[in-house]
Amino acid sequence: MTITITAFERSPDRGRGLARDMRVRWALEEVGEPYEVRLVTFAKMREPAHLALQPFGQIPTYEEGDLALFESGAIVFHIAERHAGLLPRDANARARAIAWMFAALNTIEPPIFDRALATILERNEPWYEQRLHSLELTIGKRLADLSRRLGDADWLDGAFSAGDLLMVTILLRLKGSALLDDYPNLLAYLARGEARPAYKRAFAAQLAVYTAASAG
Ligand code: GTB
Repeated sequence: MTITITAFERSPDRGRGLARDMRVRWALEEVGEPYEVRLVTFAKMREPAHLALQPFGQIPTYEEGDLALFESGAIVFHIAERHAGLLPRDANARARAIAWMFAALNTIEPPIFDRALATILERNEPWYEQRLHSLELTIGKRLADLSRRLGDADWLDGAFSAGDLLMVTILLRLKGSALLDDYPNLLAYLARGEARPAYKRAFAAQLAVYTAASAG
């Protein structure tokens, strides 16, 4: 059955792979599932057809036969549950990998995403510097704890899992900021994620969309 996901027709990240379709593309590449992409504009995302798939008018969505899903974490979990390679078979190890998926989405992503939003939307507010400082303090604490837990391991809990996939896509948003400078093990973790052939294929596919949109 054909899998179709949605992605920005012209991503505001200019092909840097920061939009949340990237994690879905990467998961599909890891498990070797082909997929099609329906590109949507911001206007299309507010139309009833898209809102029926994604109640908040966002990307990504996932369609496969009569199944329609939204929320990138739920989509990655669905892919990981149905194909080998992203979740361990052992029940306890699987539960721990799922815990890392939630940690990535619930504990690590919110302050990182809020910081990104603040730098775009709140830059001219009188309280901007204070807000940025507070978000960066929270991010710093999270990174210190994550770095300590990762130690010199390759991945968060044994073999590469959907937990690592989500964590890497989220931490990549900090690449180029000074926030990761104190954590060489997290930088090496990101580099390991980016070096995976499936990551590279997913990255190239989303970049090709941006390149085509810019040429057109
Ligand atoms: N919780 C949802 C999920 O995980 O699927 C959140 C989905 C979401 O935030 N989608 C964003 C979206 O559709 C795109 S990824 N936004 C449009 C809207 O809300 O109207 C977030 C994103 C946006 C822009 C950049 N960027 O420019 O770098 C990166 C990531």
